[in-house]
Amino acid sequence: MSQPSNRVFSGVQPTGNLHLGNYLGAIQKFVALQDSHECIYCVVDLHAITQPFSVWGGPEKLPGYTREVTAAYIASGIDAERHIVFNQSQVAEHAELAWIFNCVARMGWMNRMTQFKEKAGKDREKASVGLFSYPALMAADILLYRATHVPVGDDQKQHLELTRDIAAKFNNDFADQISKLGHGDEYFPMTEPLIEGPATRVMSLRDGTKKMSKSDPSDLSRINLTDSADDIAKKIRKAKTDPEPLPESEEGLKDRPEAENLVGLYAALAGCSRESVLADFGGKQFAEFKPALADVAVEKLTPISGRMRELLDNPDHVDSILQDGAQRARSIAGQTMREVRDIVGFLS
Ligand code: AQP
Repeated sequence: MSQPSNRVFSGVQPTGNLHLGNYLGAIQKFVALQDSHECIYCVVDLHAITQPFSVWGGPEKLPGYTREVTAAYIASGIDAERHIVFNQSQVAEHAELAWIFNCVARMGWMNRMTQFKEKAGKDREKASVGLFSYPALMAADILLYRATHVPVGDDQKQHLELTRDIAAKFNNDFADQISKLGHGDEYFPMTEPLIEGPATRVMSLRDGTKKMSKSDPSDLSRINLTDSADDIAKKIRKAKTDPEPLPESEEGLKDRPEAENLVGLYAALAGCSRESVLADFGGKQFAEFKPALADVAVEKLTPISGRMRELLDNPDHVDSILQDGAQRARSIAGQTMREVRDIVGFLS
């Protein structure tokens, strides 16, 4: 199979509480890439089960959460006919390639992953082996489609570096077979992360030093994609700030994490730069800025949440989108795995 030159892959975990960070850091970028790239967007349910059910809900919640992420993709503007939208567990090749990558990646590399340390917490002995080897599955997700670009939030940067390390080691370990079988010098591409714009790391509304997160116990810390206009306005009104007015330039945002976060949110939602937000609001109090931010957030998010509700009222339709996407994903993944099995030396 020839290497595609502009194929995007990315995913979101169906673990509930889909929030503005997931939208601005990932989904909004997925939408923007559709005209220039061939896109594959996945609901990564195999990743969801790496965390204890007590953290995110477990098997009873998973079907609904999977449909919720799918609905968010479609409601945000992803075209599932032109591109591929599916859930990971329907394409068994993800798990198969992840196993091979578990045997390529080194313990030392995995031990350096900060997300494992954060998610495992103090009691690492009780973390699942799946949580530890999560980055090998993520590398498999991306490289199964030999994706060239991966749009993600800033928190995934380290995992994407590991994906490149795994691809490079595989290409090197199996170099003779790769060239003998006519795949040239490298089988897997060096995937480029796409981590750009004013909202690559959206912070909690309650603490500007913490990432906005699905698992934060405070619902006031995040804006959920399913929040009503009133909820959005209330959460922004209650967002933590400092007593100073907004600065006139970006320099003045230094050491003001909450102000920096809210300005970044406004810029990302309104599609402008942080400088232009400060040109309009520099010198003004948060009492004036917050209602304006709430307006842009409501304007952007309420059509999405309305469309999500319509889609979720018709689960059969959502499931058919995923089944159709899985069938198309399987045809690419199947081809990659046939080649990888040959390269590794498995008899078929
Ligand atoms: N706060 C964020 N700012 C910008 N981007 C973010 N992403 C997540 N949080 C932010 C990006 O959203 C995509 C999907 O994330 P995910 O569902 O795979 O992962 P997650 O990191 O588990 O989400 P949370 O909210 O951070 O959950 P918990 O509570 O488990 O920590 C990714 O591209 C991610 O970068």
